[in-house]
Amino acid sequence: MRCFWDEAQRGHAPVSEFFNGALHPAADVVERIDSVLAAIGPVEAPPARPDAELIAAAGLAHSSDYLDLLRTAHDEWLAAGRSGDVLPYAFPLRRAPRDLQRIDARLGQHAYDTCAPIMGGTWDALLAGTGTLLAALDVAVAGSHAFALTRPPGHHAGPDYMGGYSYLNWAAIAALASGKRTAILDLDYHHGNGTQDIVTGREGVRFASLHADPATDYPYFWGSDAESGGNILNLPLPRGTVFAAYDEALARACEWLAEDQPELLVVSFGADTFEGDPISHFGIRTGDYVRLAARAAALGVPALILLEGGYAVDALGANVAAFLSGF
Ligand code: SP5
Ligand code: ZN
Repeated sequence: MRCFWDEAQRGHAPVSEFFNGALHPAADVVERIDSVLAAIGPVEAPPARPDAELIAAAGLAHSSDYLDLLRTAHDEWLAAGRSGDVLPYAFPLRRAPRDLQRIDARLGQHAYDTCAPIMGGTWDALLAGTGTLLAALDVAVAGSHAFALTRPPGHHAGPDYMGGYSYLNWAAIAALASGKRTAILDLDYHHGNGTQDIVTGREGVRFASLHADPATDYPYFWGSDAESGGNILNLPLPRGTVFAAYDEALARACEWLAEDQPELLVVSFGADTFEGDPISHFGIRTGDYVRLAARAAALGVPALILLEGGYAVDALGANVAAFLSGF
């Protein structure tokens, strides 16, 4: 399978995230990528594209004021006399007033948590990630499976918000840029709230997600079965879920996705369902990923596979390689 990655994506290298009342070392570390690169064999650099083309693609899924904030936040942060990574801390519960000026207000307006820091290299890494995504999408649209080593992750980023280590929603951008009837299958441990918010009600896109029950797990405010309907299918699973129950839910998801006769499958693959993941609570084993992938591949359409979470860094490469091998 052709795999794409741009070294410029390394420019996004968060130090910390804030939860449970304290700063913690970031879980989405650059070393995740080294683990994957060591396990999957050769990767191709995407062809160069003008920034305007990359931004236009991102604009299919995201508002322009949100993209402007991602582009300028770090400069504004420095101009405000700050150091360290950009992090919001105050959030509007209701619709934010117009014309917010202060960087902290604009950050809160476009974020829902304190787990998506921005640094000097973030914007360029996001543009590079968009190029990586589009290169792999071209391969999938032409009829072959492809893997885009998307990092940072994307599935928590919504139309105009970041959160959960995510800034640009790779799966939604791919679906909307593809020109194909698209099935999005989200296999990250966490619900793909951003993807759901972007594609709800969109003609020609279905979104199915298997994830930890939001009653116990992040992102808490999205992902219940009550949100299923129309082009959305949520299959929340209890902590402790292992292969058999997970595979059964996957079969349901694939059956539902197939009903719409998709021409393209986009997989938001998170290996944080792995039994050894440090922040998650499912029991999927490395070898299980081969069988799960084979079930998704049985949809019989070209697949674009994207990387979301997966924080057991040493095992991440083997888990990704196992999943890819199932296609
Ligand atoms: C892409 C992705 O997988 N994003 C996940 C973001 C999850 N952030 C959660 C932060 C709170 C985690 N609580 C961990 C408790 C560890 N004992
Ligand atoms: Zn996750």
